[in-house]
Amino acid sequence: MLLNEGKDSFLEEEVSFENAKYAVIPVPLDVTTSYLKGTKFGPRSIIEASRSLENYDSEVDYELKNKIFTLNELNLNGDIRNAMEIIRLSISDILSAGKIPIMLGGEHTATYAASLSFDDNVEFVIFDAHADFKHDFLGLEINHASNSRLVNLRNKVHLIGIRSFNLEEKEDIKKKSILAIRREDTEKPEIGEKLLNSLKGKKVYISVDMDVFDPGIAPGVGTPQPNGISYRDFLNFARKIISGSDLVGMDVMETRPLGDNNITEILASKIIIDVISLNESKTDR
Ligand SMILES: [Mn+2]
Repeated sequence: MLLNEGKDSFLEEEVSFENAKYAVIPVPLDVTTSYLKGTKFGPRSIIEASRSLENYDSEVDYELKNKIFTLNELNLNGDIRNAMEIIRLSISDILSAGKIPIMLGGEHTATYAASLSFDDNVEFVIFDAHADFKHDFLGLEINHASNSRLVNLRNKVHLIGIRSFNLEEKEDIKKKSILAIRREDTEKPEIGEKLLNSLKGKKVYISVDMDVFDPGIAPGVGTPQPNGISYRDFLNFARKIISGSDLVGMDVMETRPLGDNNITEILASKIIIDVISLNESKTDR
């Protein structure tokens, strides 16, 4: 595993790898992206954005300090299968060291690779505008539009905020009895309770495709979709998920930097800080 010298660390954290509880791993995967390229620059831009944010989380009332170590960016030259194997092995290394991986993407396909490093009883809560339940897409079996279907072959998935899928995907999700919270239902209070009940006591991995958010607050993504969720919606779900379950990993994927407009990477950094703060304040109190 490559360790960096700490000068490019998430949130300017200075803790050693040994003493850190979370390991940020930048995964610049950008191979099967179909619409707008550039997600490979996402991880770096999220780390840069995090360095402009406070480590005191006013949403959660928690000061995040000496918890996160930032690893060097993975080198993912080669085809998709090769890249997937490198990602799987790297996440496995983090888990063997007893750390909670926080993966920065990069295209969402990396979540499937990461899922293979976990036990099959870990459940995946996937925030995404897209159902990503497609079979072959553009002739590739492993691709970003199949991510949730591939993860679900082994680990149970729950989808939040979906609003882009075809009829075949809709049927497939129904047949597999997946809890799929559509965008139009995300603000219903009973939905959060339903999710909370289905995750109670479970080991949970949270995967966030930044396109779940409204393009107004997250325009820098590979495949934007109108009518996304708000930051407040996300926080409400995150509180519910973390309060009742055991967080074993997280990723924030599909950030595509736009240059001067960096609000997407600011939001990406902020939700990582929020999730870690929620998780830590749960164990502290
Ligand atoms: Mn998506």
